[in-house]
Amino acid sequence: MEVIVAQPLLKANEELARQNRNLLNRRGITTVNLISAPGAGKTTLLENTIGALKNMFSIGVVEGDIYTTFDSERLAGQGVAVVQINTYGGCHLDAQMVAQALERLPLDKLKLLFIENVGNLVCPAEFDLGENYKVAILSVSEGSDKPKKYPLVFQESEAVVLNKIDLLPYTDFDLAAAKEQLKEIKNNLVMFPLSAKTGEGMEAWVEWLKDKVSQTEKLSVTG
Ligand SMILES: Nc1nc2c(ncn2[C@@H]2O[C@H](COP(=O)(O)OP(=O)(O)OP(=O)(O)O)[C@@H](O)[C@H]2O)c(=O)[nH]1
Ligand SMILES: [Mg+2]
Repeated sequence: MEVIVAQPLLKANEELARQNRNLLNRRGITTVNLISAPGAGKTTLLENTIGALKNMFSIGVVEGDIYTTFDSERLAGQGVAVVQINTYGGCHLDAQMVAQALERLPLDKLKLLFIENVGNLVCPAEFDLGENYKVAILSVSEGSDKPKKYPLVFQESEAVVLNKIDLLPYTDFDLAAAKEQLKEIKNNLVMFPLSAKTGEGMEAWVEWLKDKVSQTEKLSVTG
């Protein structure tokens, strides 16, 4: 019986991710790959974040979804460049899909590019897309045990957004325990407890993004 080993797929993905990263770095674009379980608030966070930053930089979004264009329609009214990828069943984006999306974006204008991955806390963590930073989003309605149950996504991430803190009084989510678990998984994780819905806590997250964009700018000047 012939067995197809998944490793070569990941190897091919690595090469394409490297090409995406080179292209984006050459253009001086900061790229953030947002990963979470379905419904944790990726698109709501994007709506709010774009609202806070769009007058400062030109922003693009690659929207990953299994079937619909719902999320890109939500962002289309915000005056940012959005490209939708539908995976038709695939549980994550890969570097080739992102390469195709990059061809359709005005890269010469962009400073900040968000990739909203397919809602899934497992598969997207394994696939490098060529981003600078993976950011995991964990919402308080998911339960504070999730970092230990799904550690890879948090290990791979630069930062974690702890979303929906407006719901803390109505859940048994233990914010301190979740932060402890996250620190055990990766000591230097940056954490942003916030509510993408009410805007509470958004400033620190927005400042972090601004800082990352200016770091990329400095690198493209000196490099
Ligand atoms: N109370 C509250 N609700 C939120 C918050 N952020 C998002 N939501 C709600 O959570 C639901 C899912 O939010 P989305 O932003 O669509 O989540 P998503 O991660 O993009 O979902 P998928 O793309 O399907 O994986 C929506 O009903 C949002 O209004 C928040 O901070 N607080
Ligand atoms: Mg979404």
